[in-house]
Amino acid sequence: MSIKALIFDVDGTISNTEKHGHLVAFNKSFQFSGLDWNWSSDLYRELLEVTGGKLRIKYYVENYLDHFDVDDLDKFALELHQLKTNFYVELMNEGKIPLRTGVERLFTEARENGIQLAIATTTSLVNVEALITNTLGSDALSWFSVIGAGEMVKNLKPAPDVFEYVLDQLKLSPKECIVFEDSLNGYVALRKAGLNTVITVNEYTSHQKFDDAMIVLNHLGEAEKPFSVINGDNFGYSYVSIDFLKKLYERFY
Ligand code: XBP
Ligand code: MG
Repeated sequence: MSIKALIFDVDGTISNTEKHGHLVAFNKSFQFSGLDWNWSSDLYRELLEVTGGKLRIKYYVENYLDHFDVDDLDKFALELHQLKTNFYVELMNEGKIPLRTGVERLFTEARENGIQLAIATTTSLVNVEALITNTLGSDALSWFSVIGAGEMVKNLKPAPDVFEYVLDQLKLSPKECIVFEDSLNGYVALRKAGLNTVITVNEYTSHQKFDDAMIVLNHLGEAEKPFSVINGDNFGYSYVSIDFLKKLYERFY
């Protein structure tokens, strides 16, 4: 067996979109709707335990507000979330949200080595497309053999559905793939799908534990900007390259 595909989570993994994209878009949608809600970054860290924007809005209403009367909470959350998605895409189109360290380099290296790329995310396809095209160019969607997004599966992470969907589309077994994730919900999902992972944490997930991950890092690193190892063996490498992944894979399986 060898590595045939790299499967990437999106939010928090390939870009810090939770803080600079989703959170901003949620707050804009609240303001636009005349709501006096304003989610702080600390509150958002707590709310991230619930995946999916619609469910997150419902969770907030049900658990954080004492008096909020709405006839149909599902419809309310759906409409507010649609507005949030519009603001999110608008933000991406401004082109100010970069990819995380090492992501573009690793995408390029994988393609040069004939290793497929795929995406497994909880967010909507339109959000993924906006991020990818605005950071990597209009052709970059074709770099990905499969894009698995929230609306394509029944259950969101921490359920394994989106990873199972991607594996099915790739026609690969879990042992032929390495996942890149940032959060515990994603980690639980990919482990249930039989996959393993390189974790790159961020400020919302650095407190979480990823006991059986292949390695836990602060980011993927670059030659001139080495990663820091949080847990695991880096075999003397200072950034995540295909060579490094092969080494990691060999030791792991
Ligand atoms: C992260 C999520 C998403 C985003 C918000 O997804 O849980 O819900 O926070 O996006 P992942 P939506 O890390 O798996 O990409 O509002 O579109 O759900
Ligand atoms: Mg994520």
